[in-house]
Amino acid sequence: MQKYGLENIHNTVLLSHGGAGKTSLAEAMLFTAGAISRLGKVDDGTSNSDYDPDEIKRKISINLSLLPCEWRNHKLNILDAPGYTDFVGEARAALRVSEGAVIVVCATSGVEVGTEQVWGYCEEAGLPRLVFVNKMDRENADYVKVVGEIQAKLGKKCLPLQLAIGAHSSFEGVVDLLAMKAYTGAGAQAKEGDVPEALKSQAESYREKLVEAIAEVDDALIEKYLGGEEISPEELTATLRRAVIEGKIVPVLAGSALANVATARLLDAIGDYLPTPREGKVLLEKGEAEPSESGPLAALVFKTTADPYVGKLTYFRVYTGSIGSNSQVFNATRDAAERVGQLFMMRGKTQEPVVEVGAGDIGAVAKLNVTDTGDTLCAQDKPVKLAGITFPKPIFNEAVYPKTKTDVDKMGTALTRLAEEDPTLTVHRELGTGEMIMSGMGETHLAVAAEKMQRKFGVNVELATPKVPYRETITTPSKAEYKHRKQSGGHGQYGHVLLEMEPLPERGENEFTDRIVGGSVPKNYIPAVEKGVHEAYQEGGLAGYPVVGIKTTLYDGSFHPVDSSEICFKIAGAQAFKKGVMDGSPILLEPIMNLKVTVPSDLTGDIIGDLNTKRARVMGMNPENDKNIIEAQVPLAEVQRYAIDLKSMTQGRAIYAMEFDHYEEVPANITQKIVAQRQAEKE
Ligand SMILES: Nc1nc2c(ncn2[C@@H]2O[C@H](COP(=O)(O)OP(=O)(O)OP(=O)(O)O)[C@@H](O)[C@H]2O)c(=O)[nH]1
Ligand SMILES: [Mg+2]
Repeated sequence: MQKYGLENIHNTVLLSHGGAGKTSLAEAMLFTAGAISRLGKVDDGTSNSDYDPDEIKRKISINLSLLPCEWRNHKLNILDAPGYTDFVGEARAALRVSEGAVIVVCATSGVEVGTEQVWGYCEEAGLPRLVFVNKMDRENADYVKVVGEIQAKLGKKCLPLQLAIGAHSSFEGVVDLLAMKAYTGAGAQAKEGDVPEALKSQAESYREKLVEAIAEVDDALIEKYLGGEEISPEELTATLRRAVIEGKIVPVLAGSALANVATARLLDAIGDYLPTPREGKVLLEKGEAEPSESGPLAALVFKTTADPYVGKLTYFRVYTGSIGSNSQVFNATRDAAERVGQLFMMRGKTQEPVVEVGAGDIGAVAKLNVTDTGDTLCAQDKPVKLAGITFPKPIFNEAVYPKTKTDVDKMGTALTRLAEEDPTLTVHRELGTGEMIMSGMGETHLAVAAEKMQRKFGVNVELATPKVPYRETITTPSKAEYKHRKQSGGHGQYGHVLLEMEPLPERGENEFTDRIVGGSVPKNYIPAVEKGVHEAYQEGGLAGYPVVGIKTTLYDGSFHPVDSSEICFKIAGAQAFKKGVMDGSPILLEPIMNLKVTVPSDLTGDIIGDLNTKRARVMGMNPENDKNIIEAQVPLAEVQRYAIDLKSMTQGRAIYAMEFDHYEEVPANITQKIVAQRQAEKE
């Protein structure tokens, strides 16, 4: 078997708006390259990439898959990422370990919000890319129109490298504008021929633009070009490669994944124009390193899957050196040694055992102990940390309720496992409401997580909109006194404290101090008072929510030489604090979120109108191309289902980010309702 290394591997991620055809395209490429003998279909649940039961059921990609194939003495590691924003974490991970990207655009829908989002990620990462206009076989497919839209929305550096021959049922293949040849027919059997007469003049004019742009990246070439000299095909290809790698040109190609037309040309283009690991970057936590086959090991873990039967599977990308089966490595992120067992190369769900995974390549290993996604594996004596992966912050919450008693016990473990394998999923117990909260990227993301709990861990749960984690605080200073005193048989109980309380301007953490002079409360009882006050923070007097932003000062009290004890002072502290809260004009506070919505301009009015009904403060609007970025602050209580509202308002054409900013006073009329509701719940 051919040896693949830094010079002849291509780690290429497929990215797009949801449903543009990445998985179908990956399948077609594998088939064309001869890596699989049967062309599977997403719609039949038979693709090599979408093999997970959740993917088959929903007919969308949920997890990134690795799909290697060999083409013209190169190894292509195709990384098929999901397009739906709910699973954008997988796309970010795939992007981090790729040297190049193919942005798939649907020939009828054109550039969509998701297209621009992944385009932005590539720009950020400086990732060289190609654009593939897919679904040319569909009714209303219009290559030239889509190219215009691509140039308008993604930039003028997107230049056709191909023209489409026909469209819809007459789509036959493509014209390569550098070779000036036509390629028609399916798969690897595509035939090379002359440019059809009808396309000749159009092809000439597009070729002219492309050649000019290529010449512009090279001083010697532009001189030749301007002097009217012939530029050789080799020069053109080599310079275009350079331009793509430098991010100056993004070639646009056409084809149909479903009909498997022009996929061989895409495989060629990946080899011709996208960088190898040798030309890629090795990003360290600080600075960069040189890719090297002989150097000490540096590998980045970019995906972890958890399965109660198969165990944990860790995907890693090697940047320098190599990693061997049954060896010992060092996890620099965790500062711990890690034993590596049998290594695998993955193709979808298929694992092929290998002895070694070398620089530039991607492998997997089962049952690692300490290693997590984002970690660096290296040599013990040459520790190094690669740059991690940027995962988006969760924007959508659901409360998780176990269905039966047995589910109660198993739920915690299952949730922890899910969060381990998915960095965009977090789990926490909410202070004050006591609910278990699962946070993720959208409704589908969390629904899939709940199904996974059932299927993988046998835990049945129900999801519900979380209760809003309100807080309570005071608005005026107050003083409170409490005397805990009991006489019952033996010796009695006695603790007596006086507290001063004042609101802290930031409404952050509570503070406690004392100003006791002359031992009115003996020193050894002061910590007990503080403990009592601390416990009282958990539940305010207004509606029973946790209390924040209060400074409490213990300034006086009294004790009894026999009857006083720590517990008595603790009780006194807690009770005095409760009284003080009620006397300090208490209010309810609610979480206010920073919301950023990216929306096509024509929908701006609808989004703003909706935000106005949600007590939002619109902070800014930034038009960008034909999009608008709306920034607003809005109470969490109003946007707990925003992922769903936005999707239905825009048919999925908008995306948003949301994170907690601060707590703010709840308007009085709403406070009344909440207090009444809490009262009713208690009764
Ligand atoms: N007509 C036509 N349909 C296609 C083509 N490619 C994909 N499709 C269909 O488009 C739908 C989505 O295809 P996928 O391959 O799952 O798209 P995807 O980009 O992987 O989707 P996500 O991973 O969920 O974002 C399926 O119904 C495919 O059959 C194509 O070239 N022509
Ligand atoms: Mg897919």
